[in-house]
Amino acid sequence: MGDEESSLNDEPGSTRTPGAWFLPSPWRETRVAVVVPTYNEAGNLGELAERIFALDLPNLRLIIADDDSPDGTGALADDLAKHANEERDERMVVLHRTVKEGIGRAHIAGMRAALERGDDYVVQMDGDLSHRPEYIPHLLGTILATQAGVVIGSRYVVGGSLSTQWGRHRRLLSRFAGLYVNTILNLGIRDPTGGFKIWHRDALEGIDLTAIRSDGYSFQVEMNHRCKQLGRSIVEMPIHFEERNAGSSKISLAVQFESMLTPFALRFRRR
Ligand SMILES: Nc1nc2c(ncn2[C@@H]2O[C@H](COP(=O)(O)OP(=O)(O)O)[C@@H](O)[C@H]2O)c(=O)[nH]1
Ligand SMILES: [Mg+2]
Repeated sequence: MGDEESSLNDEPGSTRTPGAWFLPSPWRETRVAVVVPTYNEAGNLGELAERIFALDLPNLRLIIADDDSPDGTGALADDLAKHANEERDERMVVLHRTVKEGIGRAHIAGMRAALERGDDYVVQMDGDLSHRPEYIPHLLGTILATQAGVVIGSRYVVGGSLSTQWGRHRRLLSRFAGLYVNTILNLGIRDPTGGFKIWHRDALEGIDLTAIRSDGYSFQVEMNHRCKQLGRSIVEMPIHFEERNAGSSKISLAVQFESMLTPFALRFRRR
């Protein structure tokens, strides 16, 4: 851990919690659930949980939605939960799902678990450390201040950035995907495909989660669309997006195909 001074600079790779100490105490106490879908993230989950629990948020709960990962992520999550729950009951909850159904389905299961337990704000993030846990207090502060339906940790607003390890091709593809969904759905969001977000409980309750059609990554876009239909505002906050830590991407051709078709299906579906 670095010293106090350097932690203020939000330097890449820092495991400190910059910003955590300027969240005023009633805000710190807010009940927030962090939902992380995992598939083969055993190389990342330990560090992820450690950094999340190091945040200065006493009423934070971590919910892992694992789709029976062959690398033992589920068992590792159980171990971590056993330890975390000695401190407070259900500080960490592990959902063991039997079939790999996609990131969207796993998120919905996690969100439901959070709502059932009475959490007021729900963070969704990836389990590969692309999304730095240290931004969670910033996301929380932003949603509390704006009362938006959702705050997106955005790579493409002023101050946001992408890992320098992203090549030209991947950058272009990501930009194109954003342009594509904005053109079809008129979302007006700079990073409509981003997956690091915080939801207001009311917005999640207003969105009919049983009607979500996306299994995979188009889940992010579909949820933004639903939020807008609900008349709730969407706010973006800059983040630096890191390259994944251990392991490899789970994005498949079928999932990419779904992401291409979903915006059309959402646009032309009758309500
Ligand atoms: N439970 C579950 N998690 C998934 C599934 N597919 C991806 N994930 C998780 O979703 C997050 C984002 O996936 P990742 O492969 O990093 O996507 P990429 O960053 O777009 O390449 C990671 O935590 C994955 O482990 C799935 O089918 N089920
Ligand atoms: Mg990733």
